[in-house]
Amino acid sequence: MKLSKLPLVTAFSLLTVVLISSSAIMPARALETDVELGDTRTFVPDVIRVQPGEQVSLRIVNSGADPHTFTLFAQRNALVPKEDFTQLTAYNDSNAKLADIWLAGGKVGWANFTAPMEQGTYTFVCMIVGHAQTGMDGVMVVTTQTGLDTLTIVVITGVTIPVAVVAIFLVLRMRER
Ligand SMILES: [Cu+2]
Repeated sequence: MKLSKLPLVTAFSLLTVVLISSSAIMPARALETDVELGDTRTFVPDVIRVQPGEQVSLRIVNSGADPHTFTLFAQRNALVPKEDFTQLTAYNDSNAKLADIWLAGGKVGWANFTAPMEQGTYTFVCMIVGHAQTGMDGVMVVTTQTGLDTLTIVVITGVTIPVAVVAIFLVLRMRER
């Protein structure tokens, strides 16, 4: 390879890196998804991943016959006393919430809010007596990470980029002949 081609190869490589990382790692600007509340005292899903500062729209669907709530507390990494209804009620009365949707059986509501900027976990529970105490709870995870696991990221950065660099190098060599 001629030395004069070096800036071109570098530019192509950098462009490849930027394109791949922006498509894989850059956050979406808004999240809109369903959360289903059921009489088996479950939230589906019970883990919701959002980006810091993201506009979140959750369609809360009570698919059961019993009343349920989607009550999302605003305190980061808080130890919400969900095991004890009296303590949970006291906590609920004295702490800020990002969402507090109460639904009769079969009803649908919306929780619209801006995700906190602070990364961490934020607990949500059902505030009907006995429900959080028997497992009706979940977490919203605020993170800049996508749902991609480490292996996927390693494959993207460790395989795709070197392959792209080699491909560009080979194309340039062929053109020199
Ligand atoms: Cu419930």
